Amino acid sequence: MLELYTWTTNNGRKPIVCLEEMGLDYDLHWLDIWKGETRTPEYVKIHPVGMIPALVDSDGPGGESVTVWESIVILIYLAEKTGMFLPTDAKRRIEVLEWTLFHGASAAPIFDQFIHFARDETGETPDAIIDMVNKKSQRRLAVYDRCLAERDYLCGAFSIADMANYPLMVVVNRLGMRFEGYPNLIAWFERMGARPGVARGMTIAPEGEEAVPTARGRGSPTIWPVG
Ligand SMILES: N[C@@H](CCC(=O)N[C@@H](CS)C(=O)NCC(=O)O)C(=O)O
Repeated sequence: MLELYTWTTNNGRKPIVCLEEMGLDYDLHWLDIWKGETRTPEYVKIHPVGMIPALVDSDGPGGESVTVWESIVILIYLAEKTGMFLPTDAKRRIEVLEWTLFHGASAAPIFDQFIHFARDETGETPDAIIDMVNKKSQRRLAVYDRCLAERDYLCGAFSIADMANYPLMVVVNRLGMRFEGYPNLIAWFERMGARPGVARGMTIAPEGEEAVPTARGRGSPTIWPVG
């Protein structure tokens, strides 16, 4: 049995999208990060940092139970377990891992700042910071756009690279980042959203919770003229 501990954030959505795309059965445990539900002693035994997401597979390697944390590692684990969405051919596999890690190492650090400042209700974020985050965001949007110029998905065929990168793009878009000027990125964004597994993975939510956070504070396209 697969047990997923998660929440509605972009990191939390990656494994839900993956499990839905793979058509696997799993138990979903929502842990409200805003109520500190990830900080309990029981959960810290599963995820040493006390964060979501984490996956427990009672039928792991050698038939033994295994715990997996870090969203990208969960994607890789599930891909290796099922043989889906991560090529075995060495060159194609490297490319998928590169674009998967591009999300974690290059895109997320900047887009997470965008999210932080876009949701800042104090209005005290210095313009120089907004300008810096905008410039770095645009560079990353252009990278996606170039990559997708002649492909439907980041690595040609749909893969864990798309599942790693897409949920964060949904969040920043919802918070006011526009993709105008990046037509290939927009086409991919729409193509991803039209996949039933991705759509399910992005919309399943605990009762009364928004599937994706809405803009507050400075999350306005006029203040964030990206695109
Ligand atoms: N690099 C980690 C990031 C995990 C992460 O930042 N989780 C956040 C939600 S998106 C969390 O659990 N925050 C709750 C807390 O810090 O207490 C991953 O991709 O799994």
